[in-house]
Amino acid sequence: MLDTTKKIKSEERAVLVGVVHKDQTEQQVQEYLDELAFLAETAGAVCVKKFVQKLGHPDSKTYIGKGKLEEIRNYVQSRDIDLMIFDDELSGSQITNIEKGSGIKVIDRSDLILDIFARRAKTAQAKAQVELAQYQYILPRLRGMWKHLERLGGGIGTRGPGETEIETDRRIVRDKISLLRKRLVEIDKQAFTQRKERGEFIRVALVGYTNVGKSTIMNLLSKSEVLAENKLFATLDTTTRKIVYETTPFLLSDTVGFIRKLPHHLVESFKSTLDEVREADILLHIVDISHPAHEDQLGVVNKTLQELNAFDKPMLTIFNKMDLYIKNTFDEWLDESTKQQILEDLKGRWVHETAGNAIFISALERTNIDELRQTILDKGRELYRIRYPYKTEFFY
Ligand SMILES: Nc1nc2c(ncn2[C@@H]2O[C@H](COP(=O)(O)OP(=O)(O)OP(=O)(O)O)[C@@H](O)[C@H]2O)c(=O)[nH]1
Ligand SMILES: [Mg+2]
Repeated sequence: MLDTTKKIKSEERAVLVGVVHKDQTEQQVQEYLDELAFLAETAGAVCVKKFVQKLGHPDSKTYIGKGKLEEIRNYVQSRDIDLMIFDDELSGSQITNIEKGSGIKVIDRSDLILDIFARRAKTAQAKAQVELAQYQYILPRLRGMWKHLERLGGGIGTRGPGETEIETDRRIVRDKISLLRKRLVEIDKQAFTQRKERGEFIRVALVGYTNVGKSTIMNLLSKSEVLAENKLFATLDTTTRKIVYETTPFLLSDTVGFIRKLPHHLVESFKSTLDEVREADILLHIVDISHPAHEDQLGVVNKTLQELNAFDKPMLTIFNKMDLYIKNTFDEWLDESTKQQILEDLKGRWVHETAGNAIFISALERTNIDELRQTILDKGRELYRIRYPYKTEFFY
C-alpha cells in the first residue's frame, strides 16, 4: 500500500521542471534548478535536461500548461527518461495527472528532499523524524496516490469502495504519525536528560545552509571525524564535542544544514534535533562565500533560525571557502592592488552588515583559523563572565 522507501533508484535519468512565477526572474529559477539538480544527483539520479515555463498561475490539474507538458512528453519518450522532478510542491492529483500525461514517474522537491533524508538517517531519532515527515507529506496526497480510483470513473471518486480504502489508509497513516510522535517524545526525554548533564559549558552550534563546510569546520576545531563531503545533507544527526581553548571548555555541535523550501513537516519533525541550536549560547553561522547565491542562502538560514526561535542569540558569521571565492573571482590579469581592494570592499560590507561579527576563512586551506578560535574564545569568555561572575577567577 504505502511506500515510504526510496523514490529514486541509482542512475535513473531525470528531467527537471521549474516555473517562473510572477515575482521571479528566469535567472533565479535557473539557479533553483541548479540546486534541484544537485539534490537529484545526491539522491543518485542523472539530470538530463531542465524545462522552464513562465506562468501567471499554475494549472490546477497539471501545474504546468498543456503545451509544456506535451513538449516534455515528446522529449522523455524519445530519450529513455525515468523521472520528472518539479521544483515546486505538487498536490497528489497533480502528480497523478502529470504521470498520466507524460507516462513517467513524477516527484516534487519536497519528496526528493525527504528521499535524501531517508537515505541519510542513521540514528533511531533521525529515522523516526524522517518517517514522521514522510507520513505527514503523504496524508493530504493519499487520494491522488490511489491510482485504481481512476478506473472508478468521474463523479464516483468521492464515494464507494475507493473512499473506504482511502479512509482505511488515512487511519493507518494517522496511527503511524501518532506512534512516531510518541516514540520521538521518548527519545527527546533521554536527549534532554543528557543535555542537562552538560552543566555550565558554553554551548556553541554550527549552523548554515547545506554544503557550506560546517562539518569540515567542526573537524578542524574539535579534531573529530564527522563525515564531510560535496553532497547535500551529508549531516543529519547532531554531533557534539567538548573543546577546551586556553582552559575554557566549550561544547561544539555540528547540525543538519538548511535549504530553501525545506519541507515544512521536516522542520517540524527535526525540531528536537535542532534543540541543540535552540539551546546554544553562541551560533556560528557558516556561509559559503564562493556560492553565487550566498546572499539568498544567508537569508534562508536567518529565516529558518527565526522559525526555530533561535535568532536572538549572539552570532558570529563565518564566511568560508575564501580560497574558492578568490579562484572564481580573480583572473590572472588582475593586478594585486585591485584584488586587495575587491577583498577589502567585500569584507567591509559584511563586517558592516553583521555589526562587526564577521570572519573570513578557508577551512580547506586552514586560513584564519587561529583568528576564528580566538574570536570564539573571546565571545565564550564574555558570556561566561556574565553568567557566572563568581567563578570567572577560576579561568583566569
Ligand atoms: N574549496 C573549499 N571547499 C571547502 C571548504 N570547506 C569545506 N569545503 C568542501 O565543501 C564540501 C561540503 O563540506 P561539509 O563540511 O560536508 O559541509 P556541511 O555544511 O557540513 O554540509 P551538509 O552536512 O551536507 O549540510 C566538502 O566537499 C568540503 O571539502 C573551503 O574552505 N574551501
Ligand atoms: Mg555536514
